[in-house]
Amino acid sequence: MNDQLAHTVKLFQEAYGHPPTHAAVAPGRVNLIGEHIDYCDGYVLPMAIERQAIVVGRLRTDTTAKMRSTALPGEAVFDVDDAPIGLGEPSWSRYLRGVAAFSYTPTGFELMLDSNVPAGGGLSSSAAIEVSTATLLETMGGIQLGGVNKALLCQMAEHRYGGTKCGIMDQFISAMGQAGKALLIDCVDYSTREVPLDAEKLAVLIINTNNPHQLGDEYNQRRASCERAKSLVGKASWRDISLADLEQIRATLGDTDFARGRHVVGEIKRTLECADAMEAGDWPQVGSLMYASHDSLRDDFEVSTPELDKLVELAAALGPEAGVIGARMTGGGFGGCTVTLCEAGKVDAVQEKLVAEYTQATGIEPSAFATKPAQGARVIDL
Ligand code: GAF
Repeated sequence: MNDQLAHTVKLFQEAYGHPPTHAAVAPGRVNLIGEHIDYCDGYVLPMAIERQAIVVGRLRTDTTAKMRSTALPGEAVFDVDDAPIGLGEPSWSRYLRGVAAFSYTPTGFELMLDSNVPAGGGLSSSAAIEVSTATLLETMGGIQLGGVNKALLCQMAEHRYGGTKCGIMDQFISAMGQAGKALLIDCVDYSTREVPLDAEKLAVLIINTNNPHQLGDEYNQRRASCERAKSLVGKASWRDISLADLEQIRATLGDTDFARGRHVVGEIKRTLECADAMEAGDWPQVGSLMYASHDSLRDDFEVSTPELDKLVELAAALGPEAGVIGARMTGGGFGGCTVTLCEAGKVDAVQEKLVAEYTQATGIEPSAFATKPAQGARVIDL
């Protein structure tokens, strides 16, 4: 039993007076490219990371559900037969309540959550909580949803209980990530293409600006902008929309929605090109696509921050001689992390330099770690 699981089991025992019977784990994620297009008929290229949420639980004989966290105060208590299950308190329990609302268990349950995915870091801490909880309730309820259905259930929980009208990427990769691989996900039909990352050659460095993000309204506004632009163009899918289509109705769209649309059209193309370039080992091309993605998120989609821009600028300045392939902000933005693709042998030196230079430039100490692509959600033995 690893340390995180042992700690969670111990706190469950202390809180409820008996041991848990089931456990499940689900990872956070980093997105290599394909940002803010999972809700625009796009493709995304995320991978699961070596940071995860663990939940342990036990069925009760009545219909009461109790939820606790190893790190956050309070206990969520409700009845699984409540229709609907309320948003309730404590606020951290909303994602779990949302999952419980759309899951089946024969009775109530007790549950303990632990997560080492940094909260507010753009690494899908909420998806890790949702997907681990759904995986636990699935096994305790004796039901097998399958990866896509589980991701959709968790997305619904995020919409209704988390308040963010997110796309499918985070829940999908947390449920179905594969060790050693990024996944090119088609966000229309949910098919995937595996893009292997050779850990002997490549390292994925995540640096947290430590300038926490709050997606909330800004995220939902971006989504509304894209929906408005698509309906004004009058085509059924963003895949059929070209820059020329947007230019033709630029006056009607207005500058902001035009810029949002330009990001979507460009990012769909860049993501497909990047998956191809990674498979072909064309690292200069991968790098220029990552930088172009960042620029578009900064200028057209306006979801970057000065701190994210600074980290990307510092990584680009180190360049290929230092072992940097490319860098960009990752996730929803408004703070959070950058992802820097590096040569494996040089990643420690790159990390050290970027941390020192970012601290000097901003006065904020970032946190950084390198990760390999990890496996998605699963039930674990106790
Ligand atoms: C957040 C959302 F949850 C995802 O669905 C995705 O849109 C991402 O922001 C931006 O690519 O993580």
